[in-house]
Amino acid sequence: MTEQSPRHLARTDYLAIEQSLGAHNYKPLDVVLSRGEGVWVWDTEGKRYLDCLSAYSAVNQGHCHPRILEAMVAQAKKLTLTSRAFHNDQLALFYEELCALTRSHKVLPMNSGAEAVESAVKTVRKWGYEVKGVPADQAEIIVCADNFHGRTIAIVGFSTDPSSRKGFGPFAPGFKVIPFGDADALEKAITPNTVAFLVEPIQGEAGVIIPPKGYLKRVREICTRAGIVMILDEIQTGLGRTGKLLAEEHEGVEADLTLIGKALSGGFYPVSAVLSNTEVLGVLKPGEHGSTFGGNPLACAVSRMALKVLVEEGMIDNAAAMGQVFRDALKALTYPIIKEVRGIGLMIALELRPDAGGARRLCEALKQRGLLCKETHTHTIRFAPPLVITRAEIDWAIEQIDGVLRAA
Ligand code: IF1
Repeated sequence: MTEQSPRHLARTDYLAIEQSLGAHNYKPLDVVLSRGEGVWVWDTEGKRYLDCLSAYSAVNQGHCHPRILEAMVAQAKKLTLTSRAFHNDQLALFYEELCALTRSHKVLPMNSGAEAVESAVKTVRKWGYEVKGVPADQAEIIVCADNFHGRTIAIVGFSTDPSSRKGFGPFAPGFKVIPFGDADALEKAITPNTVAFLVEPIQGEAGVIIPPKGYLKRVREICTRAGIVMILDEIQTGLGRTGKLLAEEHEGVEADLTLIGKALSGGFYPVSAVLSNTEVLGVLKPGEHGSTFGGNPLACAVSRMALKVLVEEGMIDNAAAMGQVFRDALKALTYPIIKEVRGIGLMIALELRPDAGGARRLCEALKQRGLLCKETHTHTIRFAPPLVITRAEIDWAIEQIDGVLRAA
């Protein structure tokens, strides 16, 4: 076995090298992690932390899940990448299992979440011209204020967050922004050139914003009536995070295009997909879209097992049950600095009052006590542990949160 040469640096050295050699597009907590197992991660000094971020919901199945690891190693020894110039013996199985699980008709495999979003944007535009009959280059896509769909130029071009878009223009035209959770606004914004409505079922980056009950149902009706494609970005909400396989199930609706990523690989590998229910994906012809790594056999094998363990090991139901436990326990903490506790499944936010001094310092304090989480915007702490978390682990997390809030 050839191993990576063992180099162990002091924590401060890792930080200093990153500081000097890396682009400064993140501001991480100053913990350097080197190992993970289930809901736990360890830093280079051997200190253990309960991970309440799950790599932004990519490790829903828990860190280094043994069955996914085994599938990955086995496949890595056989075949990793063929390109789509040739077939591979994992892609068809990935399609079949993913379609059966999500009741989809077609799949477009990609890598990152942003690529899935870009792919959907391209596809619905083409669908608009070829099927709906929109005049060339006039297609409009409606999106929501405070959205988060990724970091590419087209995507940040329709973001409303100044830090995501400022300084990155010029942007692609063809997007119209409406308020989130407002079905009437959608109805009013649709024109004959509208091809699609793109929305997160629950806004993640915006701070776990849950739309009014019945919103997605009305969106579904409006999209059907207007003949436009309903695109749900389930990259963060999908694959068990909210206590259902897909968040759309909470309202009993089915999107025309569903975007998934993150936990599609259990955090082992970047795997994303566009799922299609109306054959919108049928408009793509050879040569019109693709990716060197999309649909590669390693990604497919990893993803097949990531889906299998999610279902077989009861993680989705556990997310529903433990999410309730976690939220109830947070709601029982009645400190004046808490403005609101909200969430669904294990996608949970604790919003502080604006005068509470910000969420960042509480995340730092929680890190000291062995719990990792991340603020979103200034006043909100997000809790999103792996879906395998137990009641005892939640009890322990609540003790730490209670301690930090009491001291604050
Ligand atoms: C970062 C948040 C989570 C997403 C939705 C597409 C993508 C994402 C709904 C793009 C990505 C990430 C990326 C991460 C921070 C993060 C995030 F804080 F922004 F909201 F998850 F909580 N659609 N979300 O949430 O997927 O291209 O990154 O694979 O560091 O930017 P990607």
